[in-house]
Formats: sequence, C-alpha cells, structure tokens
Amino acid sequence: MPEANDKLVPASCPHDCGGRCFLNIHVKGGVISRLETDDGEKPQIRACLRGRAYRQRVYSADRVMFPMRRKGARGEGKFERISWDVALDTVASQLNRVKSAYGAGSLFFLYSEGARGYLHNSGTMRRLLNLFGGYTTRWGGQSAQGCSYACWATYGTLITDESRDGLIDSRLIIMWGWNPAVTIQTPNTTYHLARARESGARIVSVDPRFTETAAAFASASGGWIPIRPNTDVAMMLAMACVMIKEGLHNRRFLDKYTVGFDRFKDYVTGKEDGIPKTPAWAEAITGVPAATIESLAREYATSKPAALIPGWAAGRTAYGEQFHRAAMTLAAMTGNIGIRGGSAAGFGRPPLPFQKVSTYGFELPFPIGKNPLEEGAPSATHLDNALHDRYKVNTPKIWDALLKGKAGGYPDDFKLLYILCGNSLNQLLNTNKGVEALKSLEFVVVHEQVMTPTARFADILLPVNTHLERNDVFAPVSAGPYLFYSNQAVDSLGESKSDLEIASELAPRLGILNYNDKTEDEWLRELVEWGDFAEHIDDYDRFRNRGIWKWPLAEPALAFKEQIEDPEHHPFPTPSGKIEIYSQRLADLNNPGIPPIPKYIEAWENRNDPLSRKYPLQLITTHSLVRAHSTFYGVPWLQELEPQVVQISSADAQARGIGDGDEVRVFNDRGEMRIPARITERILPGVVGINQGAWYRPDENGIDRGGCVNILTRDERSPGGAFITNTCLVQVEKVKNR
Ligand SMILES: Nc1nc2c(c(=O)[nH]1)N[C@H]1C(S)=C(S)[C@@H](COP(=O)(O)OP(=O)(O)OC[C@H]3O[C@@H](n4cnc5c(=O)[nH]c(N)nc54)[C@H](O)[C@@H]3O)O[C@H]1N2
Ligand SMILES: Nc1nc2c(c(=O)[nH]1)N[C@H]1C(S)=C(S)[C@@H](COP(=O)(O)OP(=O)(O)OC[C@H]3O[C@@H](n4cnc5c(=O)[nH]c(N)nc54)[C@H](O)[C@@H]3O)O[C@H]1N2
Ligand SMILES: [Mo]
Repeated sequence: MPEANDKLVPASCPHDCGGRCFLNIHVKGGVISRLETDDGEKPQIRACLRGRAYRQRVYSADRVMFPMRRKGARGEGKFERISWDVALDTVASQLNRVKSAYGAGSLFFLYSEGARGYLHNSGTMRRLLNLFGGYTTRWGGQSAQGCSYACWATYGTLITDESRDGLIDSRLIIMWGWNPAVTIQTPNTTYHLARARESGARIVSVDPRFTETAAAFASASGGWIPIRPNTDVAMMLAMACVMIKEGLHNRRFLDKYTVGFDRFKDYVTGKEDGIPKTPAWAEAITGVPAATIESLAREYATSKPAALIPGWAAGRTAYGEQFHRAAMTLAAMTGNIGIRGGSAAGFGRPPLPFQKVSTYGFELPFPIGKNPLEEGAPSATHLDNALHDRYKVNTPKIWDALLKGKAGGYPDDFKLLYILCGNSLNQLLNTNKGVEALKSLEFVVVHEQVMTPTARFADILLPVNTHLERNDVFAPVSAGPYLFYSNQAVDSLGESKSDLEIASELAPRLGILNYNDKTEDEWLRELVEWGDFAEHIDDYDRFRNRGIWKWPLAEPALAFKEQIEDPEHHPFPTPSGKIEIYSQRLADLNNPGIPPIPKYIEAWENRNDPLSRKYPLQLITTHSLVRAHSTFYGVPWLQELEPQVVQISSADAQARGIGDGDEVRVFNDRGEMRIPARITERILPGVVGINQGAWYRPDENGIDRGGCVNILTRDERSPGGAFITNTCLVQVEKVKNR
C-alpha cells in the first residue's frame, strides 16, 4: 500500500530481455523509494527480480552523471567533467572533421538494443546520422541471426509461431536449448508451461545443462536429454531417419505444404553421401544414446499436437543456421505447423498486432529515415550475404573491420566510432581484439547510463538518463497482447539527458535544422494515435495514467493458420509458395556452408578438432537470470543472488583437482579469465558454462577478473551470418596458491 506522501507512477522496463513487464514506482520527495508490480486484472504481467531491483540501478554508483572527456590513455578510464556545450561542440567538430577528411563511410555507427522503447532507442541517433550523410554499420542480429536466416529461407517470414497460451493444447513439448524460466522470451511463458504440464503434456529438455526450466517442468522420466553442444543437427537428422524408416512422418502434410522433402530424405537415408544418419551414427557425435533418439523420434511423430521449441543459443554456433533449418524440417515432417498446440520451430513470434511493427522495422511516426550510403543495398531478408557485406559489416567481424578496413575487404577505413545502447566491448566476440580495435581509432564517442567497460574507452562520454527519468511506450518482444506507457518517475539524475535530447542539441551544431520539432509528449501522442496502436488504444490519457493496456485474446494467435487451412488462397511467402525444406535460393549460392537442405556440418572448435588436445572443454555462454546481457551488472541485490562462476562437472573438476569455489583460470589462445568454479552435476562432462554479461575487468597482466565470456570467444562468422557465442574451446585449471 502506498504511504500518505508516496506518489505512484506506472512504468515498465525497456532493456534487451524478452520480457517487458509492469512496474509501479513509489516516489517520495522526488526519490524512488520502492517498486511493486502488476496486481491488477489477469493476465498479470509481473516483473522479475531485475525490474524490482531497478531502484538500485537508477541510483547506482556506476551512473554517468556528467559529460566527460578522456584524460589518460584511451581505455584507462580517467576522465574529467566538462560542460554539455564543450562536449557537444567537440563531438560535432570531430564528426565534421572525419566526414570531410575521409568521407561519411569512415564513421562507424555501432548501435545495439539496450533501450527498446518506441521513442527512446538507437533510432534517435540513427536519424541524426542519416541526415548528416550516413555511416557504415553492422548487419546480422546478435541474438538470432541463425534463426532468422533459417526462417527467411524456409518460411519467408519471422512471424512463425503461436502465442504461448497455445501450449495448453500440446501433448508433448520439446524444449530444445530453451530455458525460458531464466532466459525470458515472453513474460508468463512459465505460467503457460505450468498449465500445459497440469493438463498432461510431457515436457522434455534437450540441453547440455539441466536448466531451471527443466528442473521445474521436465517430466521425471527421461525429461532431460543432455547433448554435446553444436551437435544438435546430428540428433535431429537421426530422428528424421527413424521417422522415415518406420513410416511415421506425415506424408500428406509434406506433399501438400512443402518442397524438397525427397532431397532431404536422400541425404538422411545415405543415398546422397553413403552415410545413413542413423541413431547409432548420431550417438557417436552427440553423446545421446541411440535408444533415446529413437524413442523421442517416435514420441514426437505420434503425440499430436507436439511443440518442438528451439531456443536461439544452439543457433549461435558455427553453421547455426542448420540447427534451425533442421528443427523446422522436423516440425514439417510431424505436421505440427499452423495447428493449435503445435510449433513451427520458428522465431518465437506470433501474429500479434505489434509484431509487424517490431519485426519489420516499420517507419514509426518518429522518422529514422534511410542511410544514404546504403542506397541500393538489399533488405535484411536477402539470403546472399555477399550483398550485405558490400554496404555493412557482419556483426562478428566488427573489431576485425575496425582494425583492417578496406585492406581486409571491408567497405571502408574507419576513423570514428560512435557507440550507442550497447556495451559492445563486453558483448561482441573476442574482447581482446576489441581492445586493440578501440585503441586504433581516431575518435570514440559513447552515450551511456553507466561506466561500462566500453564507456571507459570513450574520448567523449555523454550521460544518458534511464527510462524512469523519461516517458516512453513499450511493447513486449512477443508483441502482447498488451502495451505499456512507461511514465517518468523522477528527474534526470545529474546532468544526464535522453539520446533524443542529445541528438536534438547536436543537430544544429552539424548544420541540421530539421531534426526534431516535437516534444516527447507530442511524439508519444502521435505514436499512440497511429496505425495498430490506435486500433487498440482509444484514449491516450487513460493509457498514460494506467501505464498498461491489455486486451483479451479470444484464442491463441497462430501463425500459418490460413496457409494450412486454405493453401490455395494463402501461399507461404517463399518463392515456391511452400515451406522450403529444399531452398533453390540457397542452392543458387553454391556454398557448401549453407546447403539447400539442412545438413550436419561439423563445427570448428569441436571435440574432434586437434585444438581440443590443448583446450578440451566446450564453452557455452548463457544468458543470466540477474542481467539483461551486461545491463543490471553491479546491482548489489542481483549480484548477491548469482555470483559469476564457471559451471564445471564434477568429473572435469576432479580430473583437475578443482574444489567447489576454487579460483580457476579459464583460458585459450584468445584470452584468460579467473573466476570461481561451481561444481555441478547439472552440466555434461566436457562442457563448461559461464553466463555472459559480467563486465570485463582486466588486471595489469590483461587477465580478466570480471568473468567477461567474450575474452574467450572467437570472432568468426557463420555462412548464414549467425553470431557465434557457443562454439569455443577452452581449458580450465586451478590457480596455484603461491
Ligand atoms: N534473464 C534474461 N532473459 C533474457 C536475456 C538476458 O540477458 N537475461 N536476453 C534476451 C535476449 S536479447 C535473447 S537473444 C534471448 C536469448 O535466448 P537463448 O539464446 O535461447 O538463451 P541462452 O540462455 O543463451 O541459451 C538457452 C539454452 O541453450 C542451451 N545451449 C547452449 N548451447 C547449446 C547447444 O549447442 N545445443 C543445445 N541443445 N543447447 C544449447 C543453454 O545451456 C541454455 O540452457 O534471451 C532474452 N531473455
Ligand atoms: N558470449 C556471448 N556474447 C553475447 C551473447 C551470448 O549469449 N554469449 N548474447 C548476445 C546477444 S543475444 C545480445 S542481444 C548482445 C547484447 O549486447 P549489448 O546490447 O551490447 O548488451 P547490453 O549489455 O544489454 O548493453 C546495452 C547497454 O545499453 C545501455 N543503455 C540502456 N539504455 C540506454 C539508453 O537509453 N541509451 C543509451 N545510450 N544506452 C542505454 C546499458 O546501460 C548497457 O550498457 O550480446 C551478445 N553477446
Ligand atoms: Mo539477444
């Protein structure tokens, strides 16, 4: 209950998590005193522990309060406070200097998804730099490029799935590298899993780790199927092999809705390459017993309906596109696409109203505009990556591009780096290379809320307010069915400003006079009165006062319903109009790394790689319960809940003389960190796990003491562009006491 002089402010949370939940902020004397969450009508959109700890993030000692200018060497983290005028004049003069000396392409704009409001996001600076003349930037999502590539090739769209309330109809749910109790994909997913289990669904997890979701929901018998990382496709092919051999696949569905199954069948049976993809063949690769593969194949083919739900992590691997293509093929073989309680094994996006806005990057009322340097570039859905490379840099190669420029085959030589809404040094692959890249530039600008490892490398660091210090509208990544109006609760801390305010003040200094002619409230009002928003929300002020707008769904939102019920009038948005198990567009690329049918292609840095003699453990780098990537790092309540550790099996620990809690070195040729070991039976021997997102904190020898996983990862690219966070060999050793 609010106390007498409390003000209650309805808000939400905009960070890069699959959530978006309701927060009720208590404000006393202009200061946030505590936070509550949704207690209203059902479904309640209750915030997780991160949202509820947000007060500690707003008032964190890490907050950047004033504009700062670098004092020592770049990266040393020494700064002096300067005025906004000096800071903005400096940024403007550097932008003008670099553009006139080297051309607009030499400006590299590196933005990420740290703020996902409809108004306050990286689009504010994108608009300004588009008007300024353009820049080079990245292509390929860090989250799920492997999955989106596979969706475009197979289905022609990312709107591929059913809303989670549909899980109640599933008889079998296969969580394939999917851990939604921790890695939030949609608020309330675990509620729907609980309902499915109560109504009798069997729930299985295929994962190198026994996850929290498996612990809560997987069936007691055979519910956890541990698998070696990066080998999932072999198991999926063997499941297909069992179905084909036993005649369990849905021929009617395959004939009517798909193309190319025969080509896939020839590969699976060994007709194409002489190797039948049998369960015994897969057992040797995956470590999963042949009998387990056989029984899961039979169960999946005969439980109707059944939902195979892939997470994105198994696709953030070398050739990760194949994982998603194979999952979709199994969904087609079992006829589980476009039906209630099934799953297309797609991108996780149902056809809810705001999905098309967030998935297709519609021009919202705030006009981001176009980058003039990308004139003629193909849309992101184009499967020929060589075309994207001409205009942009694939995300895993950003550091390499900054270091090598044109000589390395990249579109330009880069001089100025502008970073926004990302902790890129920490979150992109191969942090040590990132350090070199950041040092090599002429100038680095960062807009940040907190003093991240990336912010420490800024020449000019501009302080940004948090969402509780401004107003915005948010939709959950799943697109609802609800929307939030997140109200400003307190004044901006220190001299911090929103990116929109910063860009508005920078614009005239760059000679741009038409950047922004509206207030925050005017932009948000226009947004809510626009398109899909207006269809669902009839009163801006009421929406704003309530902070949340829910509308009931009569039934689960289901992708491909029309395509399945009435294929004559509703083709799939692919060239053939069908689900493309065989893709002619992929065949035309003529690249064995992206074959036209899904194939098992052995990853580099796998257990058979000669490198495994030196670095025998496969590292997976998962998302954390207490952070959204690196956001929320350092919040004391959260840090206490989940210390940063390396999870190692007791077998691997014993072989190395490591005890629980011992400090260990985790290392390979790219880098080294020292963190405590957590010995567990919940991870497959041969595999170690570290949560991504802890801040990089190098000691005087360059050894990371913070536990930043990307000190270890390899900055390689996959043929389909997948961002590769889970293909990495390491060794773990006990630190000797001296
Ligand atoms: N709490 C929280 N929620 C988040 C985020 C966050 O940082 N924190 N981030 C959000 C974002 S941006 C994203 S992209 C998503 C990420 O969502 P995901 O990519 O699905 O999440 P991860 O935690 O990386 O991995 C999910 C599971 O995959 C398993 N796994 C890893 N490698 C393999 C493999 O090779 N094979 C198999 N079978 N399993 C494997 C891991 O053990 C883990 O249990 O989560 C979103 N939700
Ligand atoms: N090894 C490994 N690496 C990974 C992953 C993995 O699983 N393993 N996951 C990858 C994935 S899926 C993702 S999506 C990326 C995420 O990569 P990033 O987006 O770089 O990660 P975040 O830590 O969320 O960084 C967001 C930053 O934006 C800041 N921020 C928040 N709001 C605002 C704002 O309004 N304005 C400005 N200017 N800044 C703001 C936050 O303080 C934070 O520092 O990481 C990727 N990296
Ligand atoms: Mo992500």
